[in-house]
Amino acid sequence: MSRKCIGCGATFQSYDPSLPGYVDNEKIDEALVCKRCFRIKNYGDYKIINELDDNNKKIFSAIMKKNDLVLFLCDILTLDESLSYINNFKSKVILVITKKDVLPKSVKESKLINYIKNNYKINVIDIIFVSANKNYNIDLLINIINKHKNSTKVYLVGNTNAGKSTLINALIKSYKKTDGYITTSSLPQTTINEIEVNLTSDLTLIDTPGLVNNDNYLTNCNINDIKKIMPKKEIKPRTYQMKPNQSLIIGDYARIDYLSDKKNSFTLYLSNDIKVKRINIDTNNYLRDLNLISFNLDDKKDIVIKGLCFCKITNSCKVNVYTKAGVNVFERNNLI
Ligand SMILES: Nc1nc2c(ncn2[C@@H]2O[C@H](COP(=O)(O)OP(=O)(O)OP(=O)(O)O)[C@@H](O)[C@H]2O)c(=O)[nH]1
Ligand SMILES: [Mg+2]
Repeated sequence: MSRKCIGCGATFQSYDPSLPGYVDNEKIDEALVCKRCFRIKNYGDYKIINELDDNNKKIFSAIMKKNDLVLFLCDILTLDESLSYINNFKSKVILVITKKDVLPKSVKESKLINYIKNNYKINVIDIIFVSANKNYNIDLLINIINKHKNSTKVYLVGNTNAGKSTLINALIKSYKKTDGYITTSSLPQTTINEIEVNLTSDLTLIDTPGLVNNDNYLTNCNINDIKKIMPKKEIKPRTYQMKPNQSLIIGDYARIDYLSDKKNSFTLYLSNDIKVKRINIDTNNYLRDLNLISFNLDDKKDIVIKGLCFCKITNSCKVNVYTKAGVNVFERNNLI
């Protein structure tokens, strides 16, 4: 039987270094990880493999038809209508919101859970927040899994970068007392194929390759920008009292022009590493070459630039948002 990489799940091969699972021919019988995983782990030498999404969709569709419990993982900056995927699963689904450590501590989980229940009509048996980095709710997650699973198998699915493999590594560490060995990275498409992990005698977790969202800012930029945009620490909300005809310049990534004639309060939630400037619209031309979307907002709306940030806006107003073409920019009721 062909052997597989324990880091990404790809079947080993030694004929094409540019394809998943490559190892040198002389190592193919004893290697544990492929060259790509080895380089990600040891050198942070990231390589994006873009052609995998069709295969990932097939894996996803196959899981939809199974009866085994599914954990659907999503991080807080990519919450959007793609959550409705959940309703296609035949089995029970638990929604796991990852990277809790980056959420401001002031944000109440119960409020967010109510928000998700009220705004997305999804069929889930539970919603739980976790942080693999801070070991938050890891034991609670296992208790919930044990309560609901109807076989020994539990699938972890979701968008690429949601934190599936990192969560499994945290569980391996906690339950098997060894280091997690699945490869993780901030680039999309790190996991290539399903990876089975026998966590306990009656619980096998199955990591899966994530779905790629082409409308996520992170899918549209290079590794240096990804590192800056992905929040690593607790987000410090930044509030701006906006006057008419002022504009927020969000790094090199986006611009929000405020076009109404009263004062208003904007609070930005994004990585602390991104610089934000407030300027007068008339006096500059920054980032105007980006794609423009206009909004007429009611009171208490957020503008979301998927994967990059969201902006909580207090009063009804008109805004122009400029960002990369193809990135999903949308309004929603205030999340926080
Ligand atoms: N701050 C924080 N970052 C996390 C956490 N979990 C994962 N990450 C980061 O999120 C990025 C993606 O993590 P992965 O575990 O590789 O994501 P994945 O869902 O397995 O992605 P694919 O294999 O591409 O589908 C990495 O840079 C992780 O370090 C967390 O709990 N907190
Ligand atoms: Mg993964």
